[in-house]
Amino acid sequence: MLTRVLTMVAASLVSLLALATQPGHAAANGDRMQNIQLTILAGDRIVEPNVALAPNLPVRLTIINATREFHTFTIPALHISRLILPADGHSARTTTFTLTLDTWGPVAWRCIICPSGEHGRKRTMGGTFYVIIDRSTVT
Ligand SMILES: [Cu+2]
Repeated sequence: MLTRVLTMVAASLVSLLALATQPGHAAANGDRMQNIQLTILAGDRIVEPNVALAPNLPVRLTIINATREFHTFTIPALHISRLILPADGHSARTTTFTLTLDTWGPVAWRCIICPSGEHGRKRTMGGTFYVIIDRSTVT
């Protein structure tokens, strides 16, 4: 049983790394871009909240918000915070921005609105960006 659980954890870690090392595309300045997508579903659930990234390479973050609420993408430790606009009626809204993580190791991100109770019931919404990939391997 334990072996099976460990295998599942290892498999999900591999897919996590595979996700983050998907080929990006060159930005106008020639830098390699890391493309990450987060989706916020009803109940403030996040699809793939944890991703692995390389440091010091731009990250294009695309956040698809299917809820009718404002959220934020906030990394307190790095003084990064962006407002995520709510869905437009039944159409999910996409917010895109770029950032570069000039650090190494796990970086926690969270929404600062969800725990406030502004949406009704207080929730936690967030994840971890693991800045652990050797940037030379990002194509
Ligand atoms: Cu939120």
